[in-house]
Amino acid sequence: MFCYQCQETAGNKGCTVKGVCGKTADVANLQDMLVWQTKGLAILANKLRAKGEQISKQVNHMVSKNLFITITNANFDDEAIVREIYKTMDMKKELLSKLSDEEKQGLKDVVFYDERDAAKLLEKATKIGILSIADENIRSLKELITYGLKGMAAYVKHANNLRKDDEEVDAFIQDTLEQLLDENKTLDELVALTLKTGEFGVKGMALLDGANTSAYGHPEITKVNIGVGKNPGILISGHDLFDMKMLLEQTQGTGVDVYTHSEMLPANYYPELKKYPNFVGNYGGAWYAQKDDFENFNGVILMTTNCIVPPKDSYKDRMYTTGAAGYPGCKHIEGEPGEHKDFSELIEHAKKCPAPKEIETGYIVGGFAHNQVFALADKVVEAVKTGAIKKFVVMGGCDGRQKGRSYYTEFAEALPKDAVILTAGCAKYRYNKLNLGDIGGIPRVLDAGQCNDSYSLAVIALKLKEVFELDDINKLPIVFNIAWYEQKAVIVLLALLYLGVKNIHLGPTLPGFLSPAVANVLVENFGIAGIGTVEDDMKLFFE
Ligand code: FS2
Ligand code: SF4
Repeated sequence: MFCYQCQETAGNKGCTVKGVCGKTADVANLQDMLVWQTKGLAILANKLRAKGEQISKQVNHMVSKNLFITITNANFDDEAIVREIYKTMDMKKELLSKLSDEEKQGLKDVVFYDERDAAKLLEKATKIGILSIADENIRSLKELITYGLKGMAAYVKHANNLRKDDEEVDAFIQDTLEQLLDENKTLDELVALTLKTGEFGVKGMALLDGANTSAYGHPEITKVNIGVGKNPGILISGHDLFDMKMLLEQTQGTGVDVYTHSEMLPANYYPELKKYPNFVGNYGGAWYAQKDDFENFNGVILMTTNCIVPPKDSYKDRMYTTGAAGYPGCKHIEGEPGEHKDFSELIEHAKKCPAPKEIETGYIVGGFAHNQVFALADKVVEAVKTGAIKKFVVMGGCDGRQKGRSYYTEFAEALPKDAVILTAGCAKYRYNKLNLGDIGGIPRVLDAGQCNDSYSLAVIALKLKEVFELDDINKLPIVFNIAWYEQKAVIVLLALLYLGVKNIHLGPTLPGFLSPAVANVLVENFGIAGIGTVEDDMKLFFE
């Protein structure tokens, strides 16, 4: 195996024996195979599209789900991944049947590859992975684009669950997957494709934003309870709001309460979700804290997406997965995009569990997505004009296990009192319980939501640019100090680069998949930099 797609990759170089995330070599290789087969499927879809044929939603959804499955910490289940590979091979056959023998001429081997023997499949998987690209700079850019596509696909898949599709975004993903197999691509062409990926990342996030807000209303300022009730509960984690809604509906009147964990916290901000009386609040911290949080929770856990940490035996039998998520030995709740899912087994299971153990009390405040911030626009603009707010600091992104991430807590604490944090994603758990106060009623931590709600942060920045009549987003009093971990953060980064944001600081380490030359391109053209000490960065940003 070779995998270097996340921030915790071994030695910041690559996991080669087993993933730091817990992924086995077989799972890593099968994920490579799934991505490769998805490229084969994409080639066929592109060919049919070019002939003027309509590509079915089933194909588009399959491409997005396959990519999502390979995101860090989403799916550890080798048998489930093999099933998806076979389904993809079946779909290729179906699309191939629509081409004449002449049209099949010259198509790449991947289009025809169909191997149902698991051992042979694994053997082949070791030959088509990341290291099959010899040139380290081409490899670096192709992987940067691949990770951007994976992040975009995750957002698209959530929108698909809410029956929203954007054929233009699907077509882009599939066209780009095919381009990634082109061995003649130059570095310049790949840099251009990287920015194009960012452009479609914005479209993908806009699609999901529209899907979420049209289904559940606009997030609004909300005090989220972090204590517990007396009933047994189900703890729902990951990012899928459609699963959340179905769970809330099905638990009504059962005596089972619902709590969010990690990236599901922002579900508390949506009017159509927070209205349910048995939706108690949020339990615990960021994804990496789940081993303690899930043990303490006592009840049933539902993982709708990443980030799964290999579970402890103490709660493994209480953990269920659904959608793109999977873990061997944990029951998977089936359901295609947009389909009704039956959570009755979880509810019956939860009824037999003790109530959650109280680990903290109080509340956290969030719900500052674009609509809510626009409602406060006059107040915000006034505070900037009077100098009450001197700077906005975008600190969105991911949290993670590494000790060095305490930097973000210390950085938030050290900020000047006239600075406001704009955040989205699980990175906020490093500072969202610090009680950093407010500026004239505007909280100093404005949480827009999940990592995909970084879209809101971009919309807010563009609005401020318009209000202050600036010709360049970089003239705003905003600094970007973003934390990354997995591939959704990559698409957020590419989206910001496409929007023209310069001088983004990215930590806690720069990606291991960036070769020195590619890192240099990002530094020279976009001013991307890492992080330093809190003291040095305070001087850099505020003096
Ligand atoms: Fe956090 Fe994990 Fe949100 Fe990432 S819960 S690192 O998936 O996508 O952010
Ligand atoms: Fe390693 Fe990250 Fe890949 Fe897991 S996802 S194998 S930790 S690089």
